Amino acid sequence: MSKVTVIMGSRSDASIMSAAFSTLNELGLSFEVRVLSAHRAPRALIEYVDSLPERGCQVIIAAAGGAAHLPGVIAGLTDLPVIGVPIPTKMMGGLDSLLSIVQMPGGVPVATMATDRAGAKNSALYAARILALADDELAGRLAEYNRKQTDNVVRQQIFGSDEIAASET
Ligand code: RP5
Repeated sequence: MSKVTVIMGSRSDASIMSAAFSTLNELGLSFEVRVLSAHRAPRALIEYVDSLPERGCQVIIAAAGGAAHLPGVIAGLTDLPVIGVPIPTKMMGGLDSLLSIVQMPGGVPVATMATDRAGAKNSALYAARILALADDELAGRLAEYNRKQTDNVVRQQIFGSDEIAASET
């Protein structure tokens, strides 16, 4: 199976997590996606997480919103690294999700990303950084991704005086 598994608390999280899927694809990393909930399907979640190491999974990305216990529960069930993505909510914009995921008790780590699509994207990049430690080809693709990103930023810093004048009007 794939080295990366993405577990979402609900199908409704997919519109945010598509930023992770596209970034994983861009880096040439295959991944498996499952919808499983710490609250709505706890027994199925345990069974699935227990099966992951023997199936070759090395990093778990877990996304949830609101009472976002999914990443923490998964981290308590496995020795694999768990990356948490807080999904925005209508009520609190995702601050509730962020605090639910980040405030883990000592001994059970979750690498918590930012909320929303930035966090989803970074979860893929963080998974890639972990896997690149033992995969030179992936490390090369990641370095190229970072180089392009830097080039794009640097290029945006070059303005002609005409452009600056136009942006001020
Ligand atoms: C969480 O509850 C999910 O991760 C989702 O972000 C949120 C709402 O789920 P739905 O009611 O849209 O299924 O468990």
